[in-house]
Amino acid sequence: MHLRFTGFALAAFLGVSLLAGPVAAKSLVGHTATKSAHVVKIVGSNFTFSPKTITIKKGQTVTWVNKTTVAHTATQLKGKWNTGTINPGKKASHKFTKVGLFKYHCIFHAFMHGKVKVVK
Ligand SMILES: [Cu+2]
Repeated sequence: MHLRFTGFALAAFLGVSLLAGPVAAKSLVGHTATKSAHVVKIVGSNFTFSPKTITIKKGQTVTWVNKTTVAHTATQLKGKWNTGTINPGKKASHKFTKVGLFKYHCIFHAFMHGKVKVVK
């Protein structure tokens, strides 16, 4: 009796999931398409930029959010742009007006590397 009920509940659950599936997928796509924030999180005890490479379109802005407990920066390796110090829990942004692949690092932690890929 109990097993039988569980089986029925599972079937009902799967049925609902299948019905909900396409709707959920559609709203997810819509969310991505209208997304205006491009966020790189600084995370972990080993301080990593996540995602390590972010792709945006020319004219868009990247925001770095510091989720760690120490200060960081996002500073272009060849010196054109720099977010300045981003304290723990804070964020900083940079708008990219040129197409290209921009490598950056953190001036406090030379091992921290990331890339911003700007396309047309
Ligand atoms: Cu750092």
